[in-house]
Amino acid sequence: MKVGALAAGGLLVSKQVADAAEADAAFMLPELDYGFDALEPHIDAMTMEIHHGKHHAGYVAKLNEAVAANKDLAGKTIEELLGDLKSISDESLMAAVRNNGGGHWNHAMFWKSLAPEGKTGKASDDLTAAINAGFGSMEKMQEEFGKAAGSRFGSGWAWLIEKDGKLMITSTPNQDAPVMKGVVPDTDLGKALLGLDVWEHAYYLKYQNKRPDYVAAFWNIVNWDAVSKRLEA
Ligand code: MN3
Repeated sequence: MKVGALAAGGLLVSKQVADAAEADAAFMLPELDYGFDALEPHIDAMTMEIHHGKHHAGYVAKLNEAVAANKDLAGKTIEELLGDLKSISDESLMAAVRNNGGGHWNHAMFWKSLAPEGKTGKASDDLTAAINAGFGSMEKMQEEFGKAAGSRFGSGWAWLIEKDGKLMITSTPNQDAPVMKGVVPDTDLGKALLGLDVWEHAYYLKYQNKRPDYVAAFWNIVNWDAVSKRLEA
């Protein structure tokens, strides 16, 4: 190929290929509802840009690769895929869907759980009542959530969940998601109301090893309107 053709036509062709690939892809990286710098100073803009544009985008791309490799997985929603991991008999394919599908679901939920300080809304009366019933107070709930986030060894997530009408705190390793069924631990975690990413990529640029400081800052940017709506849903 001539250099000129590559420079002139090559860029256009590769953009068309990229657009076509995106249009065919089963899953897309969701846009954020706020700017990368909107959560400052609690989560810095560079962390947000890399976290969304590289980490989450990477999970989406690898999930799409995994789904494209097996026609049995085609056309399923992310919840259907994660809710039926046992049906994927190929171990490496199951692992790819578990890790990247979980990564996609968890991050999509995480971005919606955050809002700029001052625009976080507030916990509904029902949510407040459920938190008080489950933990005694909002402060006690945050304390317990912080313990789960701090004691999750290595990478994972801390969760506020609702199960059988009760609120509970739990955590998951790696990218395991509350919507997963049939993986180890083979438990039904219930409905996720709020999740916090405690992978180092979520906080290391600003907080380094100080995960508790990141968890404390998180409470300034929790989208309580979104959490309240999840309880109602
Ligand atoms: Mn992450």
